[in-house]
Amino acid sequence: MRVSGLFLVLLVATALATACGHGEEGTPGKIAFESDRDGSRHIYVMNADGSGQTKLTDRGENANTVWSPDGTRIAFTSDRDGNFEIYVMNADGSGLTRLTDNPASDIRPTWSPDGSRIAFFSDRSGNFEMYVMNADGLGVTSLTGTHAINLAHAWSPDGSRFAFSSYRDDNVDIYVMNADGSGLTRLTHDPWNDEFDRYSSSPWSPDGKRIAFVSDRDGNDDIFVVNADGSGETRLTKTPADEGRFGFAWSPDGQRIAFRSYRDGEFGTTEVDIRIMNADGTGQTVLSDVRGSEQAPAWSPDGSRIAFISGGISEQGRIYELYVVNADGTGLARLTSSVVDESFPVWQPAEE
Ligand SMILES: [Ca+2]
Ligand SMILES: [Ca+2]
Ligand SMILES: [Ca+2]
Ligand SMILES: [Ca+2]
Repeated sequence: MRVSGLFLVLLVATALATACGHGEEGTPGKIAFESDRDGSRHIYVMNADGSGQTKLTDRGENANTVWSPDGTRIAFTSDRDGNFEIYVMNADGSGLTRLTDNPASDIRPTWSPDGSRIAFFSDRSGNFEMYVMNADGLGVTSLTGTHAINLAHAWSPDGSRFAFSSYRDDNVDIYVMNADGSGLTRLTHDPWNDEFDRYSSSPWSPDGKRIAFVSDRDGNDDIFVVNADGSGETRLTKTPADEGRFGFAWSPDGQRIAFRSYRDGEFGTTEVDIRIMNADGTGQTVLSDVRGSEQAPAWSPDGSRIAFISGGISEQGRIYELYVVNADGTGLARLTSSVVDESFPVWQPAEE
């Protein structure tokens, strides 16, 4: 990475954000994110126009930010008490409650759609497996036994099932199981890597019928969808470039998918963009045109905007900034300018 080139990029991006301006009416909810700007990893919230940036956590390394489905609380993982545990706090940082108490690493919480339970990963059995507990931390139950490392998990929109990717059958495949751990079904059956990662908000289509994933089965990464029963597997991107790794996201209405694409750059360069396509793979167009490596697209609850990060790795480490763009590609605005790692934007769910 050419450091001087990166700072030129940042200057250009600053000018761009200034030109775009801020302050549209009716900004949809707040955006939570993680940043190293105050020395260690902390969780922040801001308005969707970048104003009102507020630090919510006070000590330790804090990450894996997830909103409760009603938008009133945030679950996260932190090492503030000596090892990684799961915590919840109110949306303003008050009311901090520790949910796990185990010397192992307890990470990557996700809320059930009704807000009553939290699933997470822990290596308390010797490798990382899935667990679920009540939202108050009681009733911890193991879901996946002690078979193999599981990589990422997501509740189905109706809360009845999980999708997850796992090495349990010697290579990475997509699985579903019931929310109590029963009914395990393997959906992909090839010797390549079929997976989704934590840069992707959820692989489930909003109607719960399909699961999107990334596979390198054709020699490079492409986005596929499969019905939740394993039928109807379909490849959506068909390029020699890598598509979808470190971020894809269904629009709230299920009509489109935003995804990370190397299509306009060479492998190993930082020129990676966010693209958008219809859910059947048609109409693929560029959504972001920021110099740098875009990741982690996240839709606003009303489907009008997409937040993402762009940046690269310098000799100082990761330097990523947060951006937002309208779903039609207009209105690009840069929201942070800290010249540190600002990552994992997550939009506050709309109030019902
Ligand atoms: Ca722990
Ligand atoms: Ca596989
Ligand atoms: Ca490809
Ligand atoms: Ca880019």
